[in-house]
Amino acid sequence: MKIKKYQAPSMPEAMKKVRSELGPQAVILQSKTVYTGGLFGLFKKKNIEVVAAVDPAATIPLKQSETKTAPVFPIQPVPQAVTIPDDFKREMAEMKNMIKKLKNPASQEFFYPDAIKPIIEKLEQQGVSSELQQITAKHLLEKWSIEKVEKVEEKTVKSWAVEFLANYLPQAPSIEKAVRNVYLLGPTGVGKTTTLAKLASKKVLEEEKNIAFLTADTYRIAAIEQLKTYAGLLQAPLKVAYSQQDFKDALLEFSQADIVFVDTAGRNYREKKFVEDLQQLMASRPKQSVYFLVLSVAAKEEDLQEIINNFASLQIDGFIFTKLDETRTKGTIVNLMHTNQIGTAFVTNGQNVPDDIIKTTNNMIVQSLFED
Ligand SMILES: Nc1nc2c(ncn2[C@@H]2O[C@H](COP(=O)(O)OP(=O)(O)OP(=O)(O)O)[C@@H](O)[C@H]2O)c(=O)[nH]1
Ligand SMILES: [Mg+2]
Repeated sequence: MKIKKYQAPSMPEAMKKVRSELGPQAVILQSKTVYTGGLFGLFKKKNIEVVAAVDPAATIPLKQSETKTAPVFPIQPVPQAVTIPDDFKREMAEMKNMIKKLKNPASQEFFYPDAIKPIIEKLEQQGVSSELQQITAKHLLEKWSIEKVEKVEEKTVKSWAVEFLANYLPQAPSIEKAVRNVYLLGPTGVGKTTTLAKLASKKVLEEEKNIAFLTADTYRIAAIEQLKTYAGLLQAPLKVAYSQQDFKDALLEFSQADIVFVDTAGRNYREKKFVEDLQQLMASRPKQSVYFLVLSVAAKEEDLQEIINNFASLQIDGFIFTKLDETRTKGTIVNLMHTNQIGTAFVTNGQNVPDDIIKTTNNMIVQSLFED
């Protein structure tokens, strides 16, 4: 029995080393997380250490002459008197299973034990990117090897995944404190004005705040009327900004309001030119402002990414995803959060003002990926 210790930054990498040196028959006897290097206990590097073994007798090739007469089923080598601790047996069986799958390089899931596989499959079904799936799987494998639980249940692995992803994804800004101007920007018809009305209504009805509306959407006459209706219902002032100067004047005039909700025109922002027009109109960014990019989660992810790229110069603080009620897959939300390192502050799930809006936390977003 040849036994060897390996260290690698992750379980899959460790498995690769084992496989390339000891071959596919190798079994893992033990795995744990170790910390190496560092100064005064700081900056230590986390590694996975695995102890692997292979029985050389099982891998010795038969001589040429023997090949001809070799039986169809190879003779099993007589097992040597090696005592394997009980708690490693289950792990060995699972690892053997993994090694079997490792033989098939086309198999994406070769290193996922049974308890982890359904979690990764769920992420796949939800349209979560393969990059995020792999990052999550790597974490789950590490956690699984550290915890060494006798039989890990799917719901435990799910809670590991939720906790990990919720912390891994960027956080959204809040509109609770120190925010005076809330801007909603985004493509045509995603629900900017409706969402602005939902946000404003909540501030008035639940927190009794003094609010004001400012709209830069002069592109459609109906847009001003739409916001006027909400302003009327909430008895809040509304100003229309046709120019940079109007914008500045209105913000100054609303200096007594607790919070100013700014609506903007929806355009095809896959065209950079429209974003530049918007940027010019808004000119400088007032202090205590948050810029939310409003996107429909029902849209195509590539198109949304193109829009986000065009908005880079405006420094978006957070996302609001609308029309959650129109899709079953929510992978787009976490993918865009991860790729752009922008958090999601709200999601909307219907046309009703003000009820169909949810102030989100990362935990809620990730949890929703596992709902049916
Ligand atoms: N199903 C669903 N519809 C929504 C949601 N939010 C808004 N809508 C609907 O989407 C349509 C467009 O909403 P608006 O608020 O006018 O969208 P907008 O982004 O302001 O549109 P423009 O100003 O023209 O760019 C309306 O019919 C809304 O009722 C949502 O969460 N779910
Ligand atoms: Mg609008």
